[in-house]
Amino acid sequence: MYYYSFLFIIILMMILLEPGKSEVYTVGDEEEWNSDVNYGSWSHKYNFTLGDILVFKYSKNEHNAYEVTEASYQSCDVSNGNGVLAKYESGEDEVELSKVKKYFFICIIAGHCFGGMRFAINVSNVTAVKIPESEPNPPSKSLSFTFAGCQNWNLLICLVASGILFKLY
Ligand SMILES: [Cu+2]
Repeated sequence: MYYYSFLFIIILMMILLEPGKSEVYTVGDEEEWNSDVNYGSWSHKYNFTLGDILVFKYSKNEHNAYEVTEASYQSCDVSNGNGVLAKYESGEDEVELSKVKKYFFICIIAGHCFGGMRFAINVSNVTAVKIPESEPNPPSKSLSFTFAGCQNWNLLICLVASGILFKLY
């Protein structure tokens, strides 16, 4: 019985923990946030969902990461602070994707944005995307009904199935 409980708890934890898990992405992966990296292709490698975290790693003062409007992303122009939504300049910036929307990031050092240090990502709602994955799968159901005291099952079927499971384990 102890073995059963252990197995059941493990399966339950896998089901409960999986949907809400937030991911941490280092922008550019091992190339980090630098000149001469194609961030357009980097940003298409992943599906970003609500609660995920982007980490910008770079040499402070050589680069920065500004969240900007789509217009400023297209024009690479943030003169007079126009189009700036947030500034990150520490060299190791953690940006939580806390809204379902399109995010635009650029480096505002002269020439860097046009040189490729910009990308756009679409952040989707985690629950809308992952509902199909969070449905319990058949193996967990067959294990869990033995714990529910067979209440949802025909008693005979339940006893036979329990007997089979006990012999298997
Ligand atoms: Cu830069």
